[in-house]
Amino acid sequence: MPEFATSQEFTREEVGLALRNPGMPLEGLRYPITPIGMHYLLAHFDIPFIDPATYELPVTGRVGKPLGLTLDDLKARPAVRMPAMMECAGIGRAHLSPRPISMPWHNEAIGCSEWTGTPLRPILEEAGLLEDAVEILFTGHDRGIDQDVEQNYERSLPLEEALREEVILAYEMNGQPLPPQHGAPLRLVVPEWYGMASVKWLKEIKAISEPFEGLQQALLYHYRQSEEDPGTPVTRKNPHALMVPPGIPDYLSRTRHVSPGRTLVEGRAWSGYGPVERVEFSPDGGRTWDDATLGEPVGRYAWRPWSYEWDAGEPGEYELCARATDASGRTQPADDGAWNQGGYGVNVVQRVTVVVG
Ligand SMILES: Nc1nc2c(c(=O)[nH]1)N[C@H]1C(S)=C(S)[C@@H](COP(=O)(O)O)O[C@H]1N2
Ligand SMILES: [Mo]
Repeated sequence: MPEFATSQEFTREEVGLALRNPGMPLEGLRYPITPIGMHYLLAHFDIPFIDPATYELPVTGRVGKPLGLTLDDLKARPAVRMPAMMECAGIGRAHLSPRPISMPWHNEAIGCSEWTGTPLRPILEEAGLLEDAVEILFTGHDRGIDQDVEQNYERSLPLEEALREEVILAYEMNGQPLPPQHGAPLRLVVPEWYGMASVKWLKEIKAISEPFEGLQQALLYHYRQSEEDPGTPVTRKNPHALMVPPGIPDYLSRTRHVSPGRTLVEGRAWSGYGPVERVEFSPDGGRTWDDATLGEPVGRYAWRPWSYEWDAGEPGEYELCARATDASGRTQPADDGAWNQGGYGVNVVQRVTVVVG
């Protein structure tokens, strides 16, 4: 179970994790597809070294015909090129109080890539799922210790999720071979779910007849209010809008300085519960809201652009906010209503302090 910090200062371990796992600078929100080196990164353990020439992926467990797929086999299968947004479930954790000691994300645990790969479903059909298969388990090559348990990073998906046609095994990112840090040579991409489901460095795919009880599945990635709370599993992304911080920053505090007059505020918004249907902008810390203009996303699972022409009138300090609402009616909370033990799925509205004049 997590330890907590109530201070604004980060521990040496948190800083260490943040240095290993960089986020996307929010000015990267200007790109519909995030340039590879700008995409956020999250690796729990070490980045494994895997030789693509000898790589083979077993598809095993409760199947009629186990498979062993090389990278060439996978590339010879039908290919799809799919833009999809990735977001770490730990986003916003650093803003909580008390704060679970873990990867201390602010708002930058995001990126949107164009993934090339082959759909998982036909592979599972070829292997022939047996009647008692209930979940598909995805195991990564990376190994380490968490909560005193030695493990490979592994997560399962219920059958109906694993069989969604947009769940793919990806070997390219933005038209280039998958980089080592993003899961080379092969990773799972599960659109609409938080990033933990998109297992990198795939070692094995296994059909199982009992729900998977591994640590990353049953203990971590749950919304819990206390240690005793059984909680609910973290699955789809909550609606979220972020803005490119306007104006110019102060080096250390990142306070923004904006000239008086009109300023175009732009950003992107997404949700794992259906398309974003509305983005609102507030110049006064969320007291008043006005509708932003929405653009079209580059794909169904990509983020949606929005913009707002803000008249930065009188000199002074302003707190700019943006808020997304999706087709399911879900929207973003204004405060720490999102607190939970693991610090998952936090989507409180972004607040950007700007000084005009
Ligand atoms: N094998 C493996 N897969 C993994 C992880 C990991 O540590 N090991 N981290 C997960 C988490 S928590 C996230 S948010 C995404 C991050 O993907 P990215 O680093 O390509 O942005 O990968 C997921 N897949
Ligand atoms: Mo994550």
